[in-house]
Amino acid sequence: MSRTDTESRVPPGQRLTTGFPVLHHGEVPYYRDMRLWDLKLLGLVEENVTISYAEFMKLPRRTFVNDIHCVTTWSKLDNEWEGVAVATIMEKVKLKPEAKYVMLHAERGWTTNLPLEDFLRDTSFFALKHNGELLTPEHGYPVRMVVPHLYFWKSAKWLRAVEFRATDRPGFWERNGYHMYGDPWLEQRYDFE
Ligand SMILES: Nc1nc2c(c(=O)[nH]1)N[C@H]1C(S)=C(S)[C@@H](COP(=O)(O)O)O[C@H]1N2
Ligand SMILES: [Mo]
Repeated sequence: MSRTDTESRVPPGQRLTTGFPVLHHGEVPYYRDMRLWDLKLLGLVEENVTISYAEFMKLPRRTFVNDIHCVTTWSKLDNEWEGVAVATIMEKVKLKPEAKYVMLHAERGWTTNLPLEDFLRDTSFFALKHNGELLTPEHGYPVRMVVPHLYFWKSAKWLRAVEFRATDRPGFWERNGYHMYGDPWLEQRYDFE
């Protein structure tokens, strides 16, 4: 790839890394018994759904290739992931018409918010593997969200629930000054006021 091609893929204020930095608040969860893991779909749905680990592992998977952009200014190009498409998960619930936003709930109460339409994009997915390897505990094992068109803090690691909401509400970092939306191309990093 030529230099300009690569440059055109790096949003303003970002620089490339070839490593895969680990960033999060709090401790990494280590799971001993996957029978205790599940993913819940709740909020503005006709009926709440709980997907067990065994069920999740049987869902059809796809490969996704993308670039990720962390608000702390690193970008990592050409990630290859294996994961479950959002559409596959959405077959399990019927949304109520008022649903306009999503709150992603991770282990230990960590949350992040995004508009429903961004969650539903066909580039957003539930990741299980990165560059051919199972997600490590540090990077979100067993399942993390990946929403590559927003800053990477919206990509919740250790995902446990997707909540559908009528109104937007700030998640963990958004309450602490991060932008409610987080478009890396518009440098929507922080929103202190
Ligand atoms: N559950 C959870 N997910 C999280 C975070 C967190 O603190 N907890 N941090 C976010 C932030 S700020 C970033 S930059 C990315 C980092 O993902 P990585 O450690 O796999 O690079 O995870 C995001 N997902
Ligand atoms: Mo971050």
